[in-house]
Amino acid sequence: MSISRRNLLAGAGAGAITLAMPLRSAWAQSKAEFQYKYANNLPTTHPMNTRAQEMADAIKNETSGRVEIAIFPNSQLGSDTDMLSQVRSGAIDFFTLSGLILATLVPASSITGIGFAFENYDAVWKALDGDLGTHVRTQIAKANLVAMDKIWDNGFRQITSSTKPIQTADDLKGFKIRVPVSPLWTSMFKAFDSSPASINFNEVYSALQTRIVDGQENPLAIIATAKLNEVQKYCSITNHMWDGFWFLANRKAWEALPENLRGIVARNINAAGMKERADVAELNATLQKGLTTAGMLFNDTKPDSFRNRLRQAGFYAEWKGKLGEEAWAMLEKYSGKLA
Ligand code: X2X
Repeated sequence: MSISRRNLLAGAGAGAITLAMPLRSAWAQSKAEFQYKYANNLPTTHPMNTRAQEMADAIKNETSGRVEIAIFPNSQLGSDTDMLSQVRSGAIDFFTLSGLILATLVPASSITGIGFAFENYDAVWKALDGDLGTHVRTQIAKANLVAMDKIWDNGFRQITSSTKPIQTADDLKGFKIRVPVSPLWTSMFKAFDSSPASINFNEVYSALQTRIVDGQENPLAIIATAKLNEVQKYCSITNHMWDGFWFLANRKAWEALPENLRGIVARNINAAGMKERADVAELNATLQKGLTTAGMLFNDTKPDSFRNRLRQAGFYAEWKGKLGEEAWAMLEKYSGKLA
């Protein structure tokens, strides 16, 4: 039985499903004073890209054509690892990246992905739009990148598998699971005694298809838009961590914008981020039905089995040590006592 991605997303509030990316040649010939490139790793149908396109259109409009942003979705310009070097060098101007992958450069940005730290979105946005977000952005600034005020949503993550449902922490023992290239992700699945393989997102579909790994973990909006359900049978609702995308700018490109234009660009990026958050939350809350119709088998899990295993393995104590007392206390204001 097959269900098209269009049907999967229909009625889920995803907005426009087909997305006309600007023609690169047209963009290259543009007379805009500031021609910027924004790259990301997600399919064009994900709300990140639909909202980014609206944002780019609004920016062009409000700046009377002085600022044009071309979007390069779907890892067209390379893997996350490649794009991170590109935004640092100025080969691209904007890039959205998970804080946990960014942590290869800015260790402090791991803090938002600590397992089972956030109970729900309320807690997430209080922390990320509050002092925890400010703390991470300050550390990002030290690495010569600019992070916009509003982090974009990726969502609460669920574990998929081609071999078996994950019901309790025991099911993760020895499980061959793809994780993003990130110290926190590797550490967390090692704490579960799994065998995590670091693979950039642009290679995940084929890694699952060829069974290099048996599973992966991502929010439902990504599982559906990247069609991972075509190569995964089971989806276990673990909500084991929340993840978000920092909207990053190359500092030189950012500072090249006159202040009034910078204001317009920042306001539009942050506003698009707020809309993207609403879209993603709705998709993650409603996609289970469509994915079930498409043949995926879902199961619920209890967080305690997983959280206790992380505690026993010393995961929280280890990360408290790495991130420092002060940052950890900030996290625990939102999560409650973790370690
Ligand atoms: O690589 C992933 O799994 C993804 C798409 O969720 C991130 O960008 C962290």
